[in-house]
Amino acid sequence: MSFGLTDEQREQFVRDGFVKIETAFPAEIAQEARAILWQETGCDPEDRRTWSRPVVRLADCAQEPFRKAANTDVLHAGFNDLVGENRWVPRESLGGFVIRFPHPDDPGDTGWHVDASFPPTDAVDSYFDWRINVRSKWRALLMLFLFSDVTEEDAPTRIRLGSHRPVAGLLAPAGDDGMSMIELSGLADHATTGMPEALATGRTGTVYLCHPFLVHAGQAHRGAAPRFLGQPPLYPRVRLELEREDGDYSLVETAIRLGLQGG
Ligand SMILES: O=C(O)CCC(=O)C(=O)O
Repeated sequence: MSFGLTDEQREQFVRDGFVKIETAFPAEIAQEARAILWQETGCDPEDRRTWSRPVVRLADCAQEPFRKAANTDVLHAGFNDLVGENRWVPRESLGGFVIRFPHPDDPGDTGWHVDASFPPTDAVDSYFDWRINVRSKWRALLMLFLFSDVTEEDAPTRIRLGSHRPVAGLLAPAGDDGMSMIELSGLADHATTGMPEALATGRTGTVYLCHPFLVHAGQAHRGAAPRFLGQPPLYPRVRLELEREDGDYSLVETAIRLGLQGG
């Protein structure tokens, strides 16, 4: 059985900056994972009075259901298609979670941004100081794992279609040092305002495999049931290259090159 992406999905990734993979991991695994996540939030799924904040962020989740969700055949095939065989590291965990609850308060974390990849060499005050460079050091993909059903009402992540390409152009002059997440996100938001948007909706078990430079944003929850989103990076095993003598570019690299050419 073949699990790879279709030609259309491959083209979509380069053009729009993401592909949506439905049934990327089983709903039963998501259910086991949600039971763990509920416990860690300290909230009660049956008692809305305990849903006292609009957003709860959890640090790296490494229990068995999370490791299984990140390592299905269909996802590994997608990683091979987008990043290249032997060019990525299997995940041992699912990274941090962003859990959004229906709540009247503004969550205060819904700005357009690009996710950071590597820490600065000097002291780090916060995640906002982490950096991103044009070769996407330490990050081969941004991934959005839906651990609950997400409709338009359930705070789907907003995505600016094609925004990864202009971001490559913004990063190029900064060379290997790159830019801090906060600096790049401000520039990227400005440069991509008005681009068409997509919403990362889908059934439980859907995964969006996104280009690391994709400009995206959270939003307030307007639905009924909390939204559980895992948002791990895929780490590269080898450095991404933007000049290859043999022309064996991955689709992540191809999209960056296109952006650098103004495409
Ligand atoms: O909650 C979301 O939909 C996205 C959150 C996000 O992009 C982030 O925390 O970096």
